[in-house]
Amino acid sequence: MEITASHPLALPVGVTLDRYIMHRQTAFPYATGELSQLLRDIALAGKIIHREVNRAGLIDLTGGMGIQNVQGESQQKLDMIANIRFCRALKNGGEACAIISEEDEDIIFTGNNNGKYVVAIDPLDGSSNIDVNVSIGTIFSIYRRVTPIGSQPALSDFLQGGRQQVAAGYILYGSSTILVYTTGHSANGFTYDASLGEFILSHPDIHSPVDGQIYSCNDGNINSYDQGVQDYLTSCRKKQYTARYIGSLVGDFHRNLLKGGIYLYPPTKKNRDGKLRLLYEAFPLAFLAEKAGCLASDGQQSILDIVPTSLHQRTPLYIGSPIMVNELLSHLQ
Ligand code: P6P
Repeated sequence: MEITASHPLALPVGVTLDRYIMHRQTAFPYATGELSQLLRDIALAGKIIHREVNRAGLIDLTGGMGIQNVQGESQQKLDMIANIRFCRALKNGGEACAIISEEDEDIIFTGNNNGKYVVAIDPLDGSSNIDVNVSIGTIFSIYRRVTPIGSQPALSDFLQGGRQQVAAGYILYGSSTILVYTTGHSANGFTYDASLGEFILSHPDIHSPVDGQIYSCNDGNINSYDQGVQDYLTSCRKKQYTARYIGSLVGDFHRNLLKGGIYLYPPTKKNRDGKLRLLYEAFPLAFLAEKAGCLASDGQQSILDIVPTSLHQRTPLYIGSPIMVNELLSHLQ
């Protein structure tokens, strides 16, 4: 049997994340490699979390810690492990001078005061799904610091506008583990091949459908949604759209990004400002969504135009196909 280049065993592996990052870096002659290294550090932590998530049931990593995080939400064992792993990867990588995390009240100083970047992260969003094997995800946002290099980072490094992000993305631990991120130009997806220990380019230059027929929201809250939101959801039902909501933002967002759809977390009686966090959930997903042709709004303005005032502030979030988001906004006027 002749082994040709097209033989299954001879097919190219594909473009690894490392090769892609290096290729992109050469497109920017002034790039000095720190952001590239930071992205590699995040990918490394993602590989480690992939391993922990996929053996959680085997080494008793499921379930709660019996404590609550700064959000008042029960902290899961994997939440804590993911937080430690990402913070350690970023500290050891040396490129991030400070981190904020959903799991920590205050700024985490890495000691790398010469680092150019700060990172806002939700280490493991949707972690209440861990025990029931539903997809969960990491969400990250990267800014260039505004304080002088060499000085102690400050709150101002994190309270920048959403359009100041230099990179943002997520890692979805689902039927496969996929890293999707942007550095401000296109949105690209890399699927993890655990046998190689490599993220391989699988979704180059993602362009999300301009319209869709999937809507994602917690129907159980519908009576506490504003009338405009209720009217929009009624219109979705009349058009016999598909309701898909898995209680894991990254999973719902990723499906809607690829297939077209809208995710809604409106204000509720319990969360008058919405439930989701601006700096490490809404901002990064909105930044990436816009690079893939989607829209993200808080109901009044683009998510990316919100001026942050505190590290853990919440926001309503409507994000997805532009035609669907604009249709929703027309009901809110
Ligand atoms: P609810 C998970 O806690 C999360 O932050 C998102 O991942 C998810 O979409 C949402 O909250 C689920 O919230 O109130 O519908 O259970």
